[in-house]
Amino acid sequence: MVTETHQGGPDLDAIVIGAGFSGLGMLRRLRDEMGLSVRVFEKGDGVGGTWYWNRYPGARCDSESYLYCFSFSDELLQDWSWSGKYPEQPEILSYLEHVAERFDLERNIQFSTAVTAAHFDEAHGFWRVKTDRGDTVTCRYLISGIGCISTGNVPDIPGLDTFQGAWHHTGAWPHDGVAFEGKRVAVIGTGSSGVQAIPVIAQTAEHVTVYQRTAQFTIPARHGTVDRRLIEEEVKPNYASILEAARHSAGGVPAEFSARSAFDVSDEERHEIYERLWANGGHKFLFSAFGDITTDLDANATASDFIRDKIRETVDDPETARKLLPTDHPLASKRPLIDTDYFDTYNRDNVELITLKEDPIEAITETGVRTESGERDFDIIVFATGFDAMTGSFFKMDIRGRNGAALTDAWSAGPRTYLGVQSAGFPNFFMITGPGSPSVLSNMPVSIEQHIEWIGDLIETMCTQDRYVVEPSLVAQDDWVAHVNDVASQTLYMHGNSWYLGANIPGKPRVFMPYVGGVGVYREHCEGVAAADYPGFTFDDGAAITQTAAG
Ligand code: N01
Repeated sequence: MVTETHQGGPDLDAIVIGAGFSGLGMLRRLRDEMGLSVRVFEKGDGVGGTWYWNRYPGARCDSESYLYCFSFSDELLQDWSWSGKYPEQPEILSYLEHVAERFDLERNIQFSTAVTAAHFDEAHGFWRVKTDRGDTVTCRYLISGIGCISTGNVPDIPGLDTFQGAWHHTGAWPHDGVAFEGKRVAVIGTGSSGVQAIPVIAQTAEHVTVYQRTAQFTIPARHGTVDRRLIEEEVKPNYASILEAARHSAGGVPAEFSARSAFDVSDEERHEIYERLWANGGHKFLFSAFGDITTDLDANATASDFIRDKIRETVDDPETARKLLPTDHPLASKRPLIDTDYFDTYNRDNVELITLKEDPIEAITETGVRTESGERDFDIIVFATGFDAMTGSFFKMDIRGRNGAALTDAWSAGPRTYLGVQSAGFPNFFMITGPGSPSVLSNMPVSIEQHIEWIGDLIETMCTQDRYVVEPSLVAQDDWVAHVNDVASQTLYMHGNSWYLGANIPGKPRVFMPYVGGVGVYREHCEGVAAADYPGFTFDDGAAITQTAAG
């Protein structure tokens, strides 16, 4: 346990919250490249963040494995070998554990410790951070690496506390695993987690009942073992240029975006293109066929119709197929999904689908789930019901900036940041992949590293130029929030009830939280701000602070 020991100055240069990709990378940057004193507080008893908690069956990332990694060390890039085309949760966790060990990061991480409060001490110009283990420690820079989708959403269904079986949220999965053999299982939710978990659970469970609120578009992942020849002969010798292309791309992967419209080709040709991309699998279906699938409703309808036809072809029972057809939102207006055997799973005798819009849940009982049409008994309920995304994890901590103002109040109508890295009134508090940045719309490690580098550069500038405190101006923040909303309003994202909009959490303000302008555009904007000596940010040289502290 750390106790406060400062005599006017802070205990540490920096505190980082979380030891996932963000926290590990930030620790290395601040400690090893800048020589700062740093402590990471991590709630779990190991590194990994998202990949420490999300251990549900079938969990993997849908960025291709060779792109889902740190890029700061060429030796690391060359030495590590992924086994799958898409990286699976156990392997991503092993990778992050390897990074922590290889760069000797754990000695600065305090595990099993959650930050409960962080208050900015204006007189001294530093943050006072408290944890659930009784630590009180002060730091000059406070950096959040808490992730965007870390606070699980377990819906408030009456009767859950009476259920006599076991229940689990996908984002807080038991480390010993869950045995489904011979069990009657309910899965509530069909987003990325549910679509991955349902086919795997169905392989061993006696029976699975899926409770679906919104039918989903999902595209086959065509997952398999990694193409070793591609990795050794084409990727590893060219890693630097591949990752540089990823950094300047729209979504953090070096992809060819099609410029043509879905209506530039005949119906037959369009169908052939969709068939080929469906057979190849993955997110390329969305962007390499036509440039207007994600921007024009009519073009989008051609792809949406193609997928609906695939669902009808795949699912044997016409009534189940009907229920699985997404009809209330355009393709890719919610988080795009890729899957392995998702629709085929509904052809199994042990899988049943309930659509909640036709047959809503009334209660969870001692023995199962009761919907309008009747009650079903279960041994296990799996909540694949998502997260209080982007703001939920911030609000679990009592974060207070200038004048004791709470972040919960400053963001009561939706999160407000400048560039997604800082919020006005919260000096020297930085967010890696905060709201207003492209993070969750991208291959995360690329966005995370960009923030680590940019925040690291800003702190380095402050250290070398005797600038003590930095925060964005309200004007710059208001302009950025307006820009984030403006860009989003021109996209189809506004047509789906997604967690990007906070629509999954009752009572949450309906505001589009991430920046949809693209990873490359955003990076160039951030680089421009740094090159121009940070317009939109105000700096304080700390003279008044030093006097107060000395006095
Ligand atoms: O959560 P979600 P997730 N009653 O919010 C339903 C990342 N991720 O954990 O669509 C009944 O997407 C909800 O219904 P609706 C990725 O960014 C990545 O699956 O809101 N149902 C939906 O079906 C992803 O987007 C990977 O109408 C309720 C589901 O639960 C994010 O994490 C893998 C309900 C929640 O879907 C979150 O994904 C996993 C209620 N009260 C996760 N409340 C990969 O990279 C919600 N639902 C592959």
